[in-house]
Amino acid sequence: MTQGTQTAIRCAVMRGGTSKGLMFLADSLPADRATRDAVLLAAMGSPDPREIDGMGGAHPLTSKVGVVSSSPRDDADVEYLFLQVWPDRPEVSDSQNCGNILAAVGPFAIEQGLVAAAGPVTPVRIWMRNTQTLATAFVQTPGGSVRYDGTARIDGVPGTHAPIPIEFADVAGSSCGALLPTGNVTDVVEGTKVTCIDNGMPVVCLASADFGLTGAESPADLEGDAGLRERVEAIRLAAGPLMNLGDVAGKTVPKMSLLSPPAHGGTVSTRTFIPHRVHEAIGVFGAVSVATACVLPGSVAHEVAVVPEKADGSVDIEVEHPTGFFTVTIEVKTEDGAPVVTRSALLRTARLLMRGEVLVPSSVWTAA
Ligand code: NQM
Repeated sequence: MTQGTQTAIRCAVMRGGTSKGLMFLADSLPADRATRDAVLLAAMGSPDPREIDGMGGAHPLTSKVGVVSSSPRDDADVEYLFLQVWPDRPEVSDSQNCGNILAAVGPFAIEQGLVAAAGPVTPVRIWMRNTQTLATAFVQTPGGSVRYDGTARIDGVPGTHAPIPIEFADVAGSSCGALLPTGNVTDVVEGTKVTCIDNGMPVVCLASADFGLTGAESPADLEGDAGLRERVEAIRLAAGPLMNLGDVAGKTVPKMSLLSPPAHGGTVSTRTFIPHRVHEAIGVFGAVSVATACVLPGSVAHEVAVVPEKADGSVDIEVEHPTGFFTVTIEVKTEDGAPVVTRSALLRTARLLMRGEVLVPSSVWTAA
């Protein structure tokens, strides 16, 4: 609706896991992609490193958008498109998925009436359009409405909240076509041994020690090391085409994860470039990919990880990151000598922070 010189668009502000962003119903936004992107840039206040004239949080993790609609698919209730709005350049990218904003999709779909609450816990089957894969999120809905408070704790978010367990049946090769897109468990790229993997997110696993790092460095230390940033980016640019991602100069994938032995009793310690800022924690699918690499003998991750054994064939991988732990449960079997991941699961929380309308200048879009 246009009000004076501004257009008002219905949306909600939600925290999903360790990310935050605007959630829209697909039909609230312009159908034309170029206009949609212009609207989202205006809504977020991009391009501007501070995003001062919009809702964005001046960091990739708080400059995110989820677009949700009903799904025509038999195996899904809703569809979710993730869009990364760059804070400092006029770009909106659908080149990656986001498992943190994914945690907000189930509650949002129920709040918006796309899915009816069904008992104390409502499973929401989500078709993730970025990677053409499925997730099921289990949302607490006692008494027929979404419950946000609870006792679940995730590192990187203060306090406790209602748990939202999320399961993935098959996200291997979601962006690269194969779990190990180069066909190898390790490769040497720009003189550095790497493991290129995609179990929901394309990630290049690197050994911190190969960069003269201990693995305990803070994100600010790593971002402040220009030589390190250049070397990691050179590897990323060379790895992109090997991972079937083409030229990745302008893309947010692959992520670059520096790995070292666990320092706090977990499985592996991580510091992850996403791909230019260093994550304060680790992305959801980034963690799933790193966790999967930990159970692949010979991989860069396996060499530094301390992998626990469980009798039922599943493994809980405790991924250490700068602000705590991220636990991923994975089940892997071997088929024709190759590893096949049959299931992965993890825990997130989410919270509805605000609902209403975001206003953009009507020179950007005049809604009908
Ligand atoms: O890997 C950060 C995040 C993400 C993406 C990033 C994510 C994921 O923490 O699934 O969640 O790696 O860009 O939200």
